[in-house]
Amino acid sequence: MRHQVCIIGGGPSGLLLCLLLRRAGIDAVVLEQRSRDYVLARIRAGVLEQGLVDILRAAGVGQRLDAEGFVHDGTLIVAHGQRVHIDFKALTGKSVTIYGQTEVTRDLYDALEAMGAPVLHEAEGVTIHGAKGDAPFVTFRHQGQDKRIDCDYIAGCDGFHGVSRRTIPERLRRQFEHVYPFGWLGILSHTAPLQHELVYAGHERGFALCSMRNAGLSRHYLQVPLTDRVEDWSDEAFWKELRRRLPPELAEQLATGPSIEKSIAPLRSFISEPMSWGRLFLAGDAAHIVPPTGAKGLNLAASDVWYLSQALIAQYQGDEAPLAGYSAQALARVWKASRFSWSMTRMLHSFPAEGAFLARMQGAEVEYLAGSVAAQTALAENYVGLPY
Ligand code: FAS
Ligand code: PHB
Repeated sequence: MRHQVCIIGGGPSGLLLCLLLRRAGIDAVVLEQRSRDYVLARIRAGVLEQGLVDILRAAGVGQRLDAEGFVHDGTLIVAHGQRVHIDFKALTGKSVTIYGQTEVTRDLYDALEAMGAPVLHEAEGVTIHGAKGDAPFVTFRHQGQDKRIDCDYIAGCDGFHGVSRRTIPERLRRQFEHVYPFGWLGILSHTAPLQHELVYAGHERGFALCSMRNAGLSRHYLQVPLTDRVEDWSDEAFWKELRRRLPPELAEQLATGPSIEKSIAPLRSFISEPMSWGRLFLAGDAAHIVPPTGAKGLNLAASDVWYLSQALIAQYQGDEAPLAGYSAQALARVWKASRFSWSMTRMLHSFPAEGAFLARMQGAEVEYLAGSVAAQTALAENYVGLPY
């Protein structure tokens, strides 16, 4: 088989890249190791920056998003005795949209299926060959047969545990990592959201986040020790702890109910440079991971994919500069979003091992935020998404 671009990974990065390239007349194929149902069963992100919303609409997959997404003009931060409403709209003129990553992925799958785009599921043992040469190819097993795809370019959209980043020789990779001493226990429940906007809570017992997917579906998180397992947390224990981390006036409003999904995700900041090697280009979690506190993971995948799709389109039109500059362009935005995610995590989580000084610094930071339009504007412009 031959395709112009072979995309490894059928998460939001790979699917969106395939859609953008095929809309531009470029023959792209997606190789995904899991089944479509498995990919769609993953509960991930919930906040879309305006940049991602614009891309999805331009790619023709914004209909359900516009009908079912919730536009949020701000968020509430409650921590260290402060209650700060960050008014995104007033401070930046922009908003964010609440629409689950699962739904984005579903919309992308449906659009690709409608155009007959090749998305091969349960592709096993994907291996990249010749990325440094002019004739790269990918081998894999599919439906019990050994397969090979010859292509012009390979896009590594296969996430943190994928094969693409590891194809770049370790001696050529500069990897930056910070592992946080806690994880997020997330719960999905058929309950009304706590507020009409998201609530980020910093408490000495730990961070909590009250989010949502729609008017009857809530997504809440608790900071938990890395040693915790999901089975350690009954629904009752979760709700009781969440209430303890909220101010009393919010805790009494919390609607509780049985969980329909519960999972623990570790938190790390990770960036691997460069994001390209020969004719292999990385996008999304394959190249970087951010703690979800700033709601940037999915949104960084979107800006990577936007840059890469436009660079590949330019390449096929004879302009080689954008593709040559892809890694530097993507990394410039990745580092700024990674800083924001790290700073939000530092401000709102408890770090008992770091003692009372950090706790006082956190308190001072939130108090400054509460009293400074400049500080609130800085947080808002990062949260709604820095320019592409
Ligand atoms: P993904 O990991 O989503 O997709 C990669 C795909 O590649 C997967 O489908 C995988 O099966 C496939 N793959 C891997 N190896 C392969 C191989 N060798 N061959 C073929 N296919 C292969 N972000 C937020 O903004 N907010 C959140 O609340 C949030 N919560 C998260 C919770 C968890 C548990 C995780 C893991 C991430 C979370 N994220 C969150 C980040 C998440 O949304 C990612 O940023 C987003 O999924 C990135 O999309 P992709 O780059 O497509 O990577
Ligand atoms: C979510 O709704 O899953 C969500 C929202 C905001 C975050 C992280 C996760 O910062």
